[in-house]
Amino acid sequence: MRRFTTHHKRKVRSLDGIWDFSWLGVADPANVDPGKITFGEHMAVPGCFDANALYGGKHGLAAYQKTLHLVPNKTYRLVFDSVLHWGQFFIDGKSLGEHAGGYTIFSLDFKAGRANAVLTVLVDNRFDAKRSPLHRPHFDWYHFGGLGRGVELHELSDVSIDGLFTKTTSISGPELEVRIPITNHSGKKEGNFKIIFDGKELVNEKVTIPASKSEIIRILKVSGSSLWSPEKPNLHELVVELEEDDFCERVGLRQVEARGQDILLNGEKIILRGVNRHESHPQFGAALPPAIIASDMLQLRDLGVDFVRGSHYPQDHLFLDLCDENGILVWCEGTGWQYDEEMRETGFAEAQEKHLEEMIVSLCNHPSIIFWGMLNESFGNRDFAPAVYERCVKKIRSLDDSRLVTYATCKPKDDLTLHLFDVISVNTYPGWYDGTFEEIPAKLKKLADLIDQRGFADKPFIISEIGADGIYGWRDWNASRTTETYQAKLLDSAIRTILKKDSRFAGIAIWQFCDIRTSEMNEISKGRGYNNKGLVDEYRRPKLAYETVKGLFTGGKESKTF
Ligand code: ADA
Repeated sequence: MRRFTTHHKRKVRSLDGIWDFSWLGVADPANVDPGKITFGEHMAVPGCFDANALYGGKHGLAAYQKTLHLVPNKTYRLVFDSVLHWGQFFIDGKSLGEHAGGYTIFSLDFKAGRANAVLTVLVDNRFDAKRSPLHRPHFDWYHFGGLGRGVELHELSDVSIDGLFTKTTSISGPELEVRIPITNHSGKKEGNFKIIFDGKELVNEKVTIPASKSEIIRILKVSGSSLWSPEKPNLHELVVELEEDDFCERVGLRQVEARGQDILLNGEKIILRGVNRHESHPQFGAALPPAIIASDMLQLRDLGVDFVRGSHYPQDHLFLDLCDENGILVWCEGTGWQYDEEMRETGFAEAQEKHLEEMIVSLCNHPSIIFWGMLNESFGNRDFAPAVYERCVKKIRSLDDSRLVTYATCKPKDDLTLHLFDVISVNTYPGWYDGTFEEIPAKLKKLADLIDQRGFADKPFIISEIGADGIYGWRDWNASRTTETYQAKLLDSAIRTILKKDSRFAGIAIWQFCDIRTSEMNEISKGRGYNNKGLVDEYRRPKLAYETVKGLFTGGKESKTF
């Protein structure tokens, strides 16, 4: 689901709704015959099967089923926005393939046989390092399972447009590079090709269509168009047509760069005032309905936030559409959390590369995304780490060299990979895991000196996580740890230090926007089975720190609380 129509000519059907459902539990998908499953239940799509009372806390195999009405012999494309976190897909019992890794968009093409075909999807939320190398039980967020975001069925014509990649190549002018991957499903040799920008036809020509897969590239001069920025988030409509197919996107013209210690947007220095955001809710798991996505955005705006780190996986397209519209800058991160020895496993680096590719290919047109990120808090200090990190960074840059690449380390002293990144980002918890909040200014100064002494004085530096638990409703006059009171005091000091005039830091992302359910392995260290460092609780009820942050983020006014 998007904020605009992505195809006007192509026939697209949303498959969202209620599907047939069957819980297969401990079954091994290799032994399941999709034709023999008994479907006696139902489940919402999008939805997480374990975000309801019946399946809460369960890890296992589930089956979803839906009848599709097709035109025999036509080619179709199934588009899944997020399958959590492993899936296998069948049409009339025939496997179309498997997919590992949640939170990214992928598609499967097939030729229709009969008119009423049955689509069966096996979905597994168990941890299995071989089958699904990205997801691990130690992560500090709950691994909900299911068809977590939307599903669509596209009817393809003789030639299909498989994607659209846009990049601002110049802001004076301005100029936009457009790359269009296409597939020839027939023997067609040439076709009519158009590019329409804000309703104006910029290209109208005949193109040769090679057999199988190819790419069309054009540079568009779009003089007179307005640039995109947080203050003026101007968006333009881009429509690409090839024969009977089309692809529509909203684009923003803007340029992001790192110069010395500064991050520049359209040549102007920016300071990021942000939060980390997980997609999580007690009633919906990771499958946030539009109502929650929209209300999250309203609260983010109310807080005065201009930057969101999508921790620790790519966020929903719809949320990113709202970031584009509201001028919120985004750090878009591949799935990961504190990998150590896992990085040495066969297939790990390949799985990361594939996941990063899916992320970039589908989300690259969001002007709000200024950073690509990866491997949150992994063990960059191990001798085997640089090789894996290098592969991931290389992959990102090969797909998109127009954004900055960063990674949140929690090992600033000896991380061996920091030189690979455009922006240095450190997750640090002074006053929470370490010392008291009175020590925050001194500790952050020490951290900044350390980064500079390690040879990174010529790079922007942001604090990508800082915060404290604050259990909703728990306030006391001692301001003891885990109270809303302590959390508010800590964040007050952290924000004032990081955002003070002439600070070494180019920004902050508070940990975190809302409380989230954690994984079973973290239940003891995290009260209530939740990570309680949200500015709002899991139902989005504001804590004391909400007003503190709002006061400091909205124009540096005195916060209401202190
Ligand atoms: C880390 C991690 C977060 C969260 C946080 C915490 O820095 O990146 O996902 O777990 O710590 O609350 O401890």
